[in-house]
Amino acid sequence: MAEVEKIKENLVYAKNRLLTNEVMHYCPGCSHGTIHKLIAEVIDEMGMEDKAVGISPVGCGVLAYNYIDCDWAESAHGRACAVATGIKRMAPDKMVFTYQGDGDLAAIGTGETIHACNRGENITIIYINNAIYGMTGGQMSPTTLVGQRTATTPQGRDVNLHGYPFKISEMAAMLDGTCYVTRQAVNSPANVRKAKKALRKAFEKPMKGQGLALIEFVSTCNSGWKMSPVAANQWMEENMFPEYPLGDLKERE
Ligand SMILES: Cc1ncc(C[n+]2csc(CCOP(=O)(O)OP(=O)(O)O)c2C)c(N)n1
Ligand SMILES: [Mg+2]
Repeated sequence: MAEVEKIKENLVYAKNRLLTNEVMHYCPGCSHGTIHKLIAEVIDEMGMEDKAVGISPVGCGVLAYNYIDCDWAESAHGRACAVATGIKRMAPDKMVFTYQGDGDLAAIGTGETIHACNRGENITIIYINNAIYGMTGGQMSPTTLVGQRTATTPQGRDVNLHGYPFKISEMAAMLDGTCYVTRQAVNSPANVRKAKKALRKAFEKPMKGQGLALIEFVSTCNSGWKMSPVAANQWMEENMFPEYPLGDLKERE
């Protein structure tokens, strides 16, 4: 009997203990929740609960500190990499990571992001690219696809007016300060597993002093895109993945 109980115990899928009991405010189908789960699991499995310091953004991820039980600091819109730099330099034994959307990281915070990458700060950037300003009602962001309809591009993004989708991970990979740049998604169980391995590497490498690691999650925003969760996942696979292909862009010691 005890044997059976033991087997059962191992089969039960449990919520990670670093995820709090707060009810998440994310819309059903949003990628943020799954990514939070992975962050909690990886920090726990690494035994870094007391060393992890998150920098939360302005955007839908603003309340991340309510959901993952580690230390956090809240930064002004776009400034997470600057705040992370300060904390990491003052406390180099901490595992410092930012959690930022495309509006936060690739629009208002482009300067902070690129220069943190170029300086090779030993931090981890977790970048949630849902191609839209989700929190403020679905306006165009720099990563919005050409032709994509948003609140501020009702006719679709037009390159003559708005330029091209901004590929900040490709830029980051070119810079000498980055040790690992990867693009992942959580649209399927197989991709969730791959993303978790990549996330662990993105946490580990800066802790070895190898430089900055950036992990981009190509993500859905079904409310902002005005689609059902299922349709949003499919739209992401068909439209976002060709523009933002998944996989490692760079890895060095
Ligand atoms: C200095 C400043 N400018 C603008 C805003 C308004 N604002 C809040 S969230 C946001 C965009 C968030 O989009 P993103 O970073 O992509 O996150 P998402 O909500 O999509 O996850 C903007 C423009 C602000 N809060 N502060
Ligand atoms: Mg966004």
